[in-house]
Amino acid sequence: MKLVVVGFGQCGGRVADEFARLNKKARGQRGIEIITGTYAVNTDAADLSGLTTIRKSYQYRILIGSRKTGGHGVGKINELGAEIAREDADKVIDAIRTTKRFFETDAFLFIASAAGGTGSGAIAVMTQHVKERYADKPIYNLIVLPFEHEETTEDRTVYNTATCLKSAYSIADAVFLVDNQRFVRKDSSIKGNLAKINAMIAEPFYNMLCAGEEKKPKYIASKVLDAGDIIQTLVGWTVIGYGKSEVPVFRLPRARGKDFREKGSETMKGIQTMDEAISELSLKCNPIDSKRALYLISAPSKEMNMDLAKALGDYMRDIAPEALIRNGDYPRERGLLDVTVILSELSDVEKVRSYYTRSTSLIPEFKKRQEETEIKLRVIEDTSKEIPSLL
Ligand SMILES: Nc1nc2c(ncn2[C@@H]2O[C@H](COP(=O)(O)OP(=O)(O)OP(=O)(O)O)[C@@H](O)[C@H]2O)c(=O)[nH]1
Ligand SMILES: [Mg+2]
Repeated sequence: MKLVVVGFGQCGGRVADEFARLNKKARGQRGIEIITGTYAVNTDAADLSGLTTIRKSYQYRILIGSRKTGGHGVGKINELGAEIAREDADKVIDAIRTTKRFFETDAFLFIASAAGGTGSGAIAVMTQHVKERYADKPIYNLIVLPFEHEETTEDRTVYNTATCLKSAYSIADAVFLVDNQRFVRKDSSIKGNLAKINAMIAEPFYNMLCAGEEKKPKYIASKVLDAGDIIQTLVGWTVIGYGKSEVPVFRLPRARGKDFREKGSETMKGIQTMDEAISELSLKCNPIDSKRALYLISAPSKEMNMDLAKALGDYMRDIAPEALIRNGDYPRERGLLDVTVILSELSDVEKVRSYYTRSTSLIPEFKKRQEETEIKLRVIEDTSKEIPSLL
């Protein structure tokens, strides 16, 4: 599957930069392309220059709203991020339009954090504009949710997240939810190491995007997972997970093939890896709520067998009994067995609900603050009534 990837704001740009690296890796290691163009869009010029892999020209690192912000961001006011995106939408569309081999693109992936200003405000607005322009290609949003400590220190965090999620859900074909806090749980040493978190956010997409683009006969699956399968799976709230385990690179040849113990242990390993993928989902959710699911197993071809495929299928059916399940295999990895899982069309996501509830109760407080500010401003203006103006 081939994507056009666009990151909005600081977080979005950096995660998009990770996707650009994945594409380089796919080209270098496998001779295939999984991304036709990667772009970063920001109101902050310094953030754009901090990226490493996205091409440096202004057509790939797109500065918007410079008249309004002077190139210094919108300071967490996502309404301003949205307004600027509306005004400068054409700038982004013009850049996307000139993507080389744009016609090969299967879908768009737009990325942003929910809690900031630029990305949070721009992602849904740009999704809407691009959707009007390219009605035939699905547009997915990948939205990064804030760390817990950010929610307790700043009310705007919760409010921005709620407005961003509501807007994205109403317009994007699917919304991948990625919870920053999940990565802290995984490994406390990476707390604050955003670069490492970003790499972990992008990693599960690697094999999934490569599988359908593989050209070399010896790596072609017995059941290929192609763009069609992925597009059919992605609807509404979506999470992605990834697990991997090592398998021996060399095995002594045996006259009578594998014995049953060896085969059994491969199946066990497959189940364990899928279990890891499920417990490492990008956001905590209940798989029972998913109506569509997908899994991809990548391993050396000698590790794949019918028993393994069946065991994983049964496992998935157990945990997501209401889901329409698609699957594929990808005989590519060396010394590694990995499983990518997507759960989509989730009918309930507790965390999203909680943002909505908390945010609703914040609205009166926000209104009050705004009224107070307006009153204060009016008072200053009144006291300046007698002063002559220079304009
Ligand atoms: N995973 C991840 N999260 C990030 C990164 N940078 C910022 N965040 C999170 O994103 C939120 C802040 O949003 P930013 O993306 O910095 O904001 P922005 O879109 O640039 O908007 P403004 O700076 O307000 O104009 C916070 O929840 C951060 O924890 C990053 O590189 N990776
Ligand atoms: Mg910023």
